[in-house]
Amino acid sequence: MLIQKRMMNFNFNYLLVIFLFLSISCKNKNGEVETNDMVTSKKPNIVIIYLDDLGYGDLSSYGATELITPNIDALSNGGLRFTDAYASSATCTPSRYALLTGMYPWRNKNAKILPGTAPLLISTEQQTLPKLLKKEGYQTAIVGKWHLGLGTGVVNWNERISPGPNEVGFDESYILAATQDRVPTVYIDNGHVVGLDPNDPIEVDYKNNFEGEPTAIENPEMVKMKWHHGHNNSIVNGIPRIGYMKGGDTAKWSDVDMADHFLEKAQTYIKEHKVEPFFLYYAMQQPHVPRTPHPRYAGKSGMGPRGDVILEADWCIGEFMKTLETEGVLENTLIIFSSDNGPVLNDGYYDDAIEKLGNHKPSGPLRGGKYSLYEAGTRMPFITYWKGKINPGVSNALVCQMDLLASVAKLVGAKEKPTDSQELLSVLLGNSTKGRDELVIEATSRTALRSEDWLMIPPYKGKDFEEKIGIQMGNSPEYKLYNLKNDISQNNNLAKSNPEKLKEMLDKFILIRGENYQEIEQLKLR
Ligand code: NG6
Ligand code: CA
Repeated sequence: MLIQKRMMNFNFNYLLVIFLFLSISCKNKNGEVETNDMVTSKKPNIVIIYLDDLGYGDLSSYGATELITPNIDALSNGGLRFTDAYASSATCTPSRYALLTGMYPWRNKNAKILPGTAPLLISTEQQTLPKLLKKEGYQTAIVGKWHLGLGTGVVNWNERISPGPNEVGFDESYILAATQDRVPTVYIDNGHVVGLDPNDPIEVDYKNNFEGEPTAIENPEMVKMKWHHGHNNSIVNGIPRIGYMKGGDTAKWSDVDMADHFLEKAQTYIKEHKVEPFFLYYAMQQPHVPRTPHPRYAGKSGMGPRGDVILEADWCIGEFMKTLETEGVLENTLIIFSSDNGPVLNDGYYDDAIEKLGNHKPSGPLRGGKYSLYEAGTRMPFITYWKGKINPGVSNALVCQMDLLASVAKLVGAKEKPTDSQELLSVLLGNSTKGRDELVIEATSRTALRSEDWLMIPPYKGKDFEEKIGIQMGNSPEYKLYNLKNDISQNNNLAKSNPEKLKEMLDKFILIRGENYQEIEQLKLR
């Protein structure tokens, strides 16, 4: 009896010691004691790594043999590699709009490739992924390419620029406004142009040049990278751009340092925000034009600057992953990797992308590319990675980047208003293979329907092959119907031989998209 009592006392003391030990070991980085409950239920960090114009065939984990991307492959090998994941669109602005709002971009008539002076496309009243996370106590940030418009009309680049990312849910933003080939060629830190000298104010105009300012047309001797189409306005760092800009000399970015610069910002963000849950949207600029690898990477791929910047992006991702690891947050971070739209070789500059391509196939087995309604426009490399939580594998489930909003909401227990985003959390974590039943994809305002293994493209005016960019667009006077399971390259149009399927697809498409799907403005390449 006595012995038993002693044993009980011993057990009790022993438990007390364990409890005290646990409480001590659960001090957070600020030195505050957290209960064990708080530690185990800490919400996961969420990171979206989003590339610009990276194609389905550009990574060795997606079958590339001429370009080796070990760091992205590590995400793929340690995570879930999706074969049938889509951006909502074959161009940047609409894809990013859908990613952040969960809405089909064709519901917003202004969701098209935006100039650098366009007003903010997302309403400040609208639900967004970062807003939703903020309500759940997340710290939120974007580092990199924005391209969703800024301000409400006329922007004064010399004052705080607003509304912008900070007004639609990001606590912190460090961005380039539009694209690397568009002015203004400056970084914007929480609405303020970085490094601006008030005595040299910035002015930006997309219609008229400023008097006395050189342009690529009038001063071809100043140009280091030759333009092929478009891109013949202001010259910055020897690179001709889209749009005119005056002033802001001390604020102009260095193109070759851009990748390092954004990487450093992303790493610093992790280091400074690792204690509480965070959402980081790391929107890298590669391999969009102008392709400007750092000298460390120039010539590395043997494929010209396009290949070089893909290797550079891969390196950045490796460095970024190391930071997550050394800062001790890797195990509690869900990483989603993807690209905003398909690949293009000549997007307006002579940069050897075609000449040095060799056997590389940026679209992999897919037809078309950026701007195209064929698969390569929107089917993307897409990887989910969560160390210890997602079992490595391959998923053939049909998913769209737009689905991240509802899925992430589910993950963090947030309430969301219904959008076009579908909650597919268990698919993204590899616990289910039941993806979407159907998806409307968009390319330069034209739309098509993917449903199960089928893809239907309705007739659209315009030429099918755009010579300037060398891409098949998916325009035709005829309906097109493909069975992607047997014909991933879209070589066999089954519209005539399977009219029942065509009708079924068309009915489904019209139900979602409406009857007026052909009332669109065609893409104009200057
Ligand atoms: C096009 C540009 C192209 C690229 C694209 C936007 C011309 C002729 N072409 O208008 O170079 O900037 O817009 O790409 O100007 S995206 O990935 O941001 O959608
Ligand atoms: Ca893009």
